[in-house]
Amino acid sequence: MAEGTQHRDEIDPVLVIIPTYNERDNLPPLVRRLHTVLPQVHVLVVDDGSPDGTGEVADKLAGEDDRVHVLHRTEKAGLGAAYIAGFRWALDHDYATVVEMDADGSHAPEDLPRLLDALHDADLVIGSRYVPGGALVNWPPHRQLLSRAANLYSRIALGVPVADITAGFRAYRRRVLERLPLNRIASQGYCFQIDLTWRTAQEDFRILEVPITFTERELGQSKMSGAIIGEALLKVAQWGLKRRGDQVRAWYDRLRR
Ligand SMILES: Nc1nc2c(ncn2[C@@H]2O[C@H](COP(=O)(O)OP(=O)(O)OP(=O)(O)O)[C@@H](O)[C@H]2O)c(=O)[nH]1
Ligand SMILES: [Mg+2]
Repeated sequence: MAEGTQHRDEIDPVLVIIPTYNERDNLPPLVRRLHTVLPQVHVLVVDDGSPDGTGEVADKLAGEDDRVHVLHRTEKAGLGAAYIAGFRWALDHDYATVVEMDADGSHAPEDLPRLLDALHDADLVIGSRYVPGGALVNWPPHRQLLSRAANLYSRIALGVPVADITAGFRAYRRRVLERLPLNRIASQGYCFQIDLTWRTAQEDFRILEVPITFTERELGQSKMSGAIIGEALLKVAQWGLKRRGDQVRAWYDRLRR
């Protein structure tokens, strides 16, 4: 077997989870683009009862294409809960790799092959805006500032050496999701991405970042809110304090010995 093919096998089959809330115009072109680049991947749309009918649009896509699956949830419960439900579904269905991707076109399917290639040498690959080669297109300055600040704050509090810890375009090996306590992860907004990165790093899994071009959504509305920012500020502070507390306890134990 050629080296490349052998490598491919261990990360296949791949499931791309796309959480949606009011993304009816964005979803079909995104799935089409994805399958143009990577015809073999499966898609799981996790829709939280979108009032704009995204769930029905997803059902139609699934009816026309065996590679598309849909998980319907009854109410908007946040990005984190949608992903946890998607991860459980993926683990029930024998996928070797699970990808997170936004529905709004911010994450380019054309970047996904490079994420998957990097997964051969990692357990988690993060599509990063903040490593050399990464780029931001049409992101307003206040969003860039918020994102940079969130990354700096998280890095200082948690000590995780990741440049884009809030990034939502990522590929996980199955074994990571099997190890993480999915029933105990309660983070909802982009704090969810920080939470998973921090837990993955603590378990000593290998994390790699590859540069991506992130493009601001053109259609539909952002779900970013003050509550989402507040959740991240508070939780990261709690985890950071716990981490410092654990360090102090370890030093103290060492001194007493
Ligand atoms: N199922 C589900 N999906 C959600 C929920 N909130 C957001 N999403 C989806 O998660 C993805 C990211 O949400 P966005 O609104 O783009 O949030 P964002 O990328 O942080 O913000 P922008 O940069 O302003 O777009 C999109 O595909 C949304 O449709 C939710 O409560 N449930
Ligand atoms: Mg977005």
